[in-house]
Amino acid sequence: MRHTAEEMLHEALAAWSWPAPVKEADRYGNGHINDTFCVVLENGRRYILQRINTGIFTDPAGLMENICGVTAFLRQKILAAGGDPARETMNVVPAADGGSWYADTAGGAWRVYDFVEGTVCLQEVENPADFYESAYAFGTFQQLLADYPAATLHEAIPKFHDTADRYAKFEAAVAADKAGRAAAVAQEIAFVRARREDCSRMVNWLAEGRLPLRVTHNDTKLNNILMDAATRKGICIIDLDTVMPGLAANDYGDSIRFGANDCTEAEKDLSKVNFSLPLFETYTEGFLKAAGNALTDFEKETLPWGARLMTLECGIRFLTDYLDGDNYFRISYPEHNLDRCHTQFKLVADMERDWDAMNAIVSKYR
Ligand code: ADP
Ligand code: GN1
Ligand code: MG
Repeated sequence: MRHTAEEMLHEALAAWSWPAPVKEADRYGNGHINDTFCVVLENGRRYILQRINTGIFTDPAGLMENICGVTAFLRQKILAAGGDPARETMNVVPAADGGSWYADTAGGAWRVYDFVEGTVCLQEVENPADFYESAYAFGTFQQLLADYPAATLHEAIPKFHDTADRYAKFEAAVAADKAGRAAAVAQEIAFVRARREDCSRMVNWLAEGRLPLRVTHNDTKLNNILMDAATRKGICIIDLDTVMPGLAANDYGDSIRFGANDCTEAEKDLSKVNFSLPLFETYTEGFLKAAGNALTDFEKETLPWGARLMTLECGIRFLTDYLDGDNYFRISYPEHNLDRCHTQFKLVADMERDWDAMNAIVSKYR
């Protein structure tokens, strides 16, 4: 996109009828995809204003239809359960023209959410209880959406968690070598190639009808959930851009990838990157407690593969983007995607080492 989000920010702000004058709008959060701003009004009220990454989400209208549909559906369920939908789901604030998003004059797409106050968004697991709560919340999210009319959902990113397709795109990036980096990452390329067969495992089970498609979130990392600042309960699942039909094990697995370790995603010191079986057990217990009765026996049995493959797939995606010249994930320095790739591959190797123990833990809570 030629214009930066900052250049278009004023135009976007003018597209909403704010209940009080805007005091400030600053960059916010740690997402890798969208441009996120926190809008503060003179009366202190806050909102999240986002420019959707239309390089990635090419159909913003379809995307916003998904999000409005899912949040309206969740709102009904939360109300029926006696909950508070203002805090327990996202609320889209319509633009002044009544639309759910605004198309700026440079081709950008913007949307506004109410800011969910009194919450924290964690970048790393601070204590096991938080991780348990996040597991319970993501499991509950899947339960709540179990009867969502999946056929009405637009596929926001086709083949998003088709790991075999991710492998094919990786090989294409190696062959093209657009950024001239392939020779320097021969070891990383070999790591992926040695696991080529693994990449097809879950998609084959899906194709064979052994695993069902469900309505899933598809991006269940810890910083896509808001926890109540006082009780530390996981209350609001955010970043609904990728809600699509998918595999339950992938939602479980992406959370494990991000949270069942003691490092951040771009930790440079790999001696600090260690897969944690205790945190794996904590998440497994919480997730299965919330979602377990909705899952088939085989889905439960394959949860460890969800963890291993989401971690491998994410590492492959970071490496592919590095080979491509960093066009997809937001980076802060040139080697950022490579550092991210290294943490993921270290975690994959740890999971392979701990494979029997992971399966034993899942069996314990099935
Ligand atoms: P990205 O797709 O780029 O990850 P997100 O939708 O996850 O974007 O938003 C980025 C960050 O903004 C989140 O990690 C969170 O800190 C914050 N955020 C997003 N929506 C809200 C909200 N409704 N209330 C409070 N904070 C939010
Ligand atoms: C992106 O949008 P964000 O930062 O929550 C990405 C995920 C990756 C993740 C890795 C739409 O998530 O798939 O797992 O980065 N989202 C998209 O941190 O590609
Ligand atoms: Mg996010």
